[in-house]
Amino acid sequence: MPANLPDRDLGFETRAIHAGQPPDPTTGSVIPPVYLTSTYAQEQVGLTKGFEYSRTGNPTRTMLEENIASLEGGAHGLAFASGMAAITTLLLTLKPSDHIVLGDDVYGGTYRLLDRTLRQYGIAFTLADMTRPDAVEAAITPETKMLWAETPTNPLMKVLDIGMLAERAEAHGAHLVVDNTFASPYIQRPLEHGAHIVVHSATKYLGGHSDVVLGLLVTNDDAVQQHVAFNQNSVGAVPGPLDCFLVLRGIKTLAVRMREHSANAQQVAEYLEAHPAVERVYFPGLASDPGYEVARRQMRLPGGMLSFTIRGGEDAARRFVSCTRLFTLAESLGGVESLIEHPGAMTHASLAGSSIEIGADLIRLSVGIESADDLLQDLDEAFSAI
Ligand code: P1T
Repeated sequence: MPANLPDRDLGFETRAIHAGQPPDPTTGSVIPPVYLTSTYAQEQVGLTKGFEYSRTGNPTRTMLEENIASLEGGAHGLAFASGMAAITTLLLTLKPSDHIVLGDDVYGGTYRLLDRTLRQYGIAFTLADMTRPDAVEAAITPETKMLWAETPTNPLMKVLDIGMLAERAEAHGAHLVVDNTFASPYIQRPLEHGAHIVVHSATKYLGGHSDVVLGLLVTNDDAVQQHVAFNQNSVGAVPGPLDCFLVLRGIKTLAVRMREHSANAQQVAEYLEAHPAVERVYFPGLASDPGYEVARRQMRLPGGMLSFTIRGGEDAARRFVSCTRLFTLAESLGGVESLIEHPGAMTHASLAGSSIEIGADLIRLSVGIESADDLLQDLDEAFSAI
């Protein structure tokens, strides 16, 4: 925290705006400069002001790393070129024959990384329904080093009990990693519930405006921090300073955006639940959702993501996603604008042939912060058009 800020616990909204980014001491610039440099002058060999080369460290990146650590309530933050770069760099701390227990519903890219890229280096994984303690226990082996939990999951919005998973991980000497992309730290702080490591695709809610790709990691564990920071420099999948600046700017409005995303998504979910053409809605803010109770314990709000199945199967789903006009048909999520997509054919296509089943009648919405009435009308018109 900058030295001129009050020396007391500051609220989330305050830290989102100030943590890690004091006004520039040289000029007074309220927004710190973006350090567009690849290298740093040394007075003598090795005598630096803390930076040598921008793969290893850059002041704009450091500001973002300190900011996300503060928001997640962790000691250390690290930034990467994408969410997948954060995940890959973390997984490269594992060794051949190490094993991961992975949720049976995760972002297709995370599954693909383990299934197609890391498997050939001897890193093994087992899929499990991580809402069920018995299923998690059954999947753990003596080689298990990580439990990997996305919550809510992408795209089926399952809510995993972070405290329960942290206990299981501790009991087996493993780390619990939580992918907190869907919730964001405004809604959920996994370290407070016992998770050891948090990862983010900051491309989503943290950036918030669909204009940057970036990944983040936070931990309280010094050994994990040292190993991942070593890999960060060694592997080199780091973000540029402009991208770090865009995420720092996005984070300043994270709290207000998440409140609007959640309120709009709640209205959309209730509308869909009552619609005769909808079979099932997956959204932890609905009392009918199996994740509702756990969500109330560990999430401040239900968030802006939801999925639903449509009557009429794949044909109806494919037609519907082409009929909306405010919900843009596109991959990704978490921006201020609403998006719609067909996970089976788009974000989760790499799961085809795996035991993870994403139905072809499933549609995913990233509910933006446009006027809720306009969003409901857009969906209404699409139902009439298909
Ligand atoms: O796209 P990237 O910044 O590399 O982040 C990967 C990633 C990691 N974790 C979760 C939960 C994610 O949803 C993603 C990216 N997801 C999409 C692009 C998507 O549309 O679901």
